[in-house]
Amino acid sequence: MKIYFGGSIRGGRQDKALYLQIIDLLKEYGPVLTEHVGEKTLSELGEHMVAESFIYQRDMDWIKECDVLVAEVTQPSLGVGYEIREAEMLGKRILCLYRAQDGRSLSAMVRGSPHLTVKHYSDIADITLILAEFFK
Ligand code: 6IA
Repeated sequence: MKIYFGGSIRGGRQDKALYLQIIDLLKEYGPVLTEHVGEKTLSELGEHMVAESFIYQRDMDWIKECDVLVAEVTQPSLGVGYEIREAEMLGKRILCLYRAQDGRSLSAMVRGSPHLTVKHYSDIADITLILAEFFK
């Protein structure tokens, strides 16, 4: 079971420590193709030494290759939204994790999609349970 994890990079790195925790949990269910998303040293500028065309093609290939896409969608990210749509087009199973925050709502293009599952969480303990249910 290959897993593609999507989380905000240029959309903002506020949740990067959480992404790392989610990736660690996901590894119990299969290899995570995108471990760099949780990388502590990866800034909003992304992978400095790599061409953007390379990153795009690599990520599109990994989405083709994965069985499941799990996205953390609290911090809005164009890239994550793009990845979700690509995975939808390819008929992949998709789980979006969302932490409710005051004054913010999840995009209707994600919450309104019939092709994916959105789960709300408050903390990592909730995510543990959500993943166990999703992957069972
Ligand atoms: O729009 P965002 O940057 O927030 O998009 C984040 C999502 O797109 C993540 O789920 C990644 O899989 C993917 N992604 C976007 N940019 C990168 C990146 N560096 N390195 C790895 N994955 C990425 C881009 C910038 C660099 C060329 C300086």
